[in-house]
Amino acid sequence: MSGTFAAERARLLALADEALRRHAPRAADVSPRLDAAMRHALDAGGKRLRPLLCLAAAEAVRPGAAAEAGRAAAALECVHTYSLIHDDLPCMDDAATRRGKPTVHVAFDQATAVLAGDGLLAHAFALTADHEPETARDLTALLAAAAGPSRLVGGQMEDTIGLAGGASRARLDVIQRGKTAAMIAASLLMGARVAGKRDDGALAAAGDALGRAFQVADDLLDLEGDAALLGKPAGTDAAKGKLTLHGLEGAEAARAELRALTEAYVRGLAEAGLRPDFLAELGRSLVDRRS
Ligand code: GRG
Repeated sequence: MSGTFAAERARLLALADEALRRHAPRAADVSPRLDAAMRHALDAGGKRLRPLLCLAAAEAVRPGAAAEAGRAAAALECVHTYSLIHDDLPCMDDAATRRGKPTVHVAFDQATAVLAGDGLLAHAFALTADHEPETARDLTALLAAAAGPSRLVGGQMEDTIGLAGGASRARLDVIQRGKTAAMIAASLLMGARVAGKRDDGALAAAGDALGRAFQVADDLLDLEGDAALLGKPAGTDAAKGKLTLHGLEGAEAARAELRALTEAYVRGLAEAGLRPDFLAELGRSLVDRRS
């Protein structure tokens, strides 16, 4: 990791944390138990990947614009955190730990976990709506499309059906694009939009490549990773009948696709006209991660 990259990453991470502190639901307005459950999830030490991508994309369009992207960054983390809370429920992935801590339904109860997710999801759209009208419309539409039934929720549906729905590359693409890549692409698109750039498709394609690479890396970590570093058990995908690229085509092919998708992402940034230096290194660091 270069010193310049590390310093910029730390600067944007501090901005992301500050944005979340400032734009999370206000404790004074919320039932104390609900507030505690939402905070348990938000403060559990996630990587803040989506806020980082959003802020970095704003900077890559117009230096200084990250300062204007706090609400968009916080909205993305709220939707992501809602999806993790619901994904961990016994009726979905049934996970007892997340980010190294008890999941929300374990620390509280299932009803509270459902409501904490619902609260964060709705709050995210209050944040995107809180911009001047054209930006508000575009940010809300981008986030709704990524979080909605044709992407995040639809991908999760197919993931939940898993191998029982058939093992094909087409189904795997729906799952990867929906449950993972859509929110990652939206992070780049929303950051760029705050900085004044509407996408012509190139940035969406770059985000899609990064998101799919992230999912392949995540699946490989589940296969080969260290549970202590992951903060959750490893090896659960196969036991749960999940459809993965390494399961379909083998780990070697998955690693080759990971490299190809990462390079497609980096090329796509340049095609979209974003300064690629920091965003490219951030993408590479995400797909090379150990946790
Ligand atoms: C419940 C609608 C709904 C969707 C759930 C998030 C999700 C969809 C499923 C989680 C399963 C999973 C492991 C997906 C792989 C990609 C992914 C979203 C990983 C978690 O994101 P990270 O690594 O998590 O950015 P942190 O905790 O660092 O924020």
